[in-house]
Amino acid sequence: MQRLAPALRQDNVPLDLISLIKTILAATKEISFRVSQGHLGDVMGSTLDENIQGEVQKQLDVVANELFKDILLESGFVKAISSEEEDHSVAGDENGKYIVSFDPLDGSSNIDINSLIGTIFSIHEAPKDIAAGDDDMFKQAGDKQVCAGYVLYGPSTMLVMTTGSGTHFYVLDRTHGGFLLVERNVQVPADTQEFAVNMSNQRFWQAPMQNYISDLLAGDTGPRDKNFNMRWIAAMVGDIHRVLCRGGIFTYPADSRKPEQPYKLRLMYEANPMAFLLEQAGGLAMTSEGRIMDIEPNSIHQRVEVIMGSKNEVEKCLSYYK
Ligand code: FDP
Repeated sequence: MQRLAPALRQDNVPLDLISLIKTILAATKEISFRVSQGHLGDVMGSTLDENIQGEVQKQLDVVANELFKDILLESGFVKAISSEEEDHSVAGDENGKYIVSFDPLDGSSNIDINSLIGTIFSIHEAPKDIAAGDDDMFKQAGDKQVCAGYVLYGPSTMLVMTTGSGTHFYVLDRTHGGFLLVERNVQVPADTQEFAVNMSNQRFWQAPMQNYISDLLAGDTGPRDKNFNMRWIAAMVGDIHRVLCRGGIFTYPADSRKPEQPYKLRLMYEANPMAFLLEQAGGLAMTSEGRIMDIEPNSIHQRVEVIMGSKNEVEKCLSYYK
């Protein structure tokens, strides 16, 4: 099995980007270890703090965020970082070539129940004409990402990553401490009979999504003429990983629970990196209005509607909005 660095060189990834990726992965190996320690690591439970998104921040989120931030800012490779857990971007080295956005621990409600969680990251080139401490540096469309990936802290620790030459799976080999390539150029099947959505929000969705999901639930007695299965891990990393492995549609649609905040997922920390991975694997990643990676961000914590996964199923879902 190929190690990470040769696999990246095969995809013509520049050496400085390989170094940055290795830095990111060093942090994820440490998080992976701490996650596996569970209660023994004394990281369970909530702090009294709330993060900027208004959710109770778990201690492990704090630990993971600090780890990531410190290791990246010390590396010299990054001009700034932006994290789901930070109010603003944080300046790094003024000469750093890249900027990194990350969600240090996605699926935080799963921490306390020893269930699936992961780290999501997205890398852009740093604009030269914007100062390191300026949030505006991060206002770049997902289409300009040079690398995106996630590390899933599951029964095995997996890295799923793209640098624009396909989406590849790696597994952390704990015997030598490195990630080994286990599947190159993963392909998401175009058709599926599986969907992932938080059904408890159904009554708050817009009519097109209500109608689409109703037709899935009607199964072979409805217009789709086939039965659908539902899965919801409540960690986007886990749900998207399943979609990458065997197809499916994942959606967090607009809802009216909080009229001033119709969307839940974050463009920079969740939607864009997952969109890059899925598109590189032949899937689609959309909102009901267009391609996720075409969105020009207006703020670093922007939230968006997400409809992504198997190509034909995403197109089918979008046809309800026309
Ligand atoms: P979490 O807030 O627990 O970190 O980041 C948002 C997210 O998890 C996604 O990972 C997940 O898909 C979704 O929220 C879960 O939302 P519900 O609370 O509606 O289940």
